Amino acid sequence: MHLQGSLFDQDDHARLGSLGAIRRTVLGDGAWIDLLPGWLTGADALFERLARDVPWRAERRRMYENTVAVPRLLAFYDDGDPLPDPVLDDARAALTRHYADQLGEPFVTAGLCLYRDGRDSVAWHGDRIVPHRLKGVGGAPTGDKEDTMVAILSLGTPRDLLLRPRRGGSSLRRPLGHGDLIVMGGSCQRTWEHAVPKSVRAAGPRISVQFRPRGVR
Ligand SMILES: O=C(O)CCC(=O)C(=O)O
Repeated sequence: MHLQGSLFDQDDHARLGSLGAIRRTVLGDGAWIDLLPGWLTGADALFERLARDVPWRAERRRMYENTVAVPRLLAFYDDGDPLPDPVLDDARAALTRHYADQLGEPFVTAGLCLYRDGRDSVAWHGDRIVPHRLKGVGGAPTGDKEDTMVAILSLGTPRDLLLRPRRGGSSLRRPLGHGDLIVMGGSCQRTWEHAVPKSVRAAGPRISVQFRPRGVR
C-alpha cells in the first residue's frame, strides 16, 4: 500500500482547524450534509500511523448462499475504548462540542475503514440505529422517526462518497480524503443512502474514521 501524499500538507503534526467554516448543504426530505475540506492538517502522517498501528480486521459476510470477504479492512472503538491517536479524541470532542445543541448527545464510537485500493468499497446503505435506541414511550419503536448524525474524517487518497435519496433520484458525489470532514445529519441515515463505489482508476489507500452517537452503527 503506497500513499501518494498531498503536496499541500507536508505537516507531520496532526492539527485540527476550526469547525466555524463548515458549510451545510440541505439535501431534502429532512437530510443535510456539512462539509469542511482539509479540517485536519498533517492528515497524511496520521494516515501512515493508523495504517501501521491499528489492529485492522478482515471480515466476511454472508451473502445469500455464500460467505464473501468484506471489501475493506475494519476496526471499531466502542464507547470508552482508547482511540488509536490522541488527535482522534480531539476530533470527537470538537464535534461533540460543535453539534451539542443540534445532536443533544455526544459522539462516542469510532469506526475505521481502510480502503487498500480502488477495489475496496462500501455498498449503498444507511447507518443502522440499534433496537435498544428505538424504544419510544411504552416501548413502542420510534426508529422510523429517529434523526441522528454521523461524522466522517477522511485520510489518504480521496475517494468518492456518493449519496442518493431512498425514494429515487440522482446521486451526488463528494470526493473525500487528506483531512476532509463530512457530517451527515437530520434524516440522512433513513431517507438517503451513501456508498463508496469501487474505482476503475488506480486509487491509492484511504482511511475513513466515522464518529457516531451511542446506538448508531
Ligand atoms: O468510508 C466512508 O467514507 C464511508 C463509510 C461508511 O459508510 C460505513 O462504514 O458505514
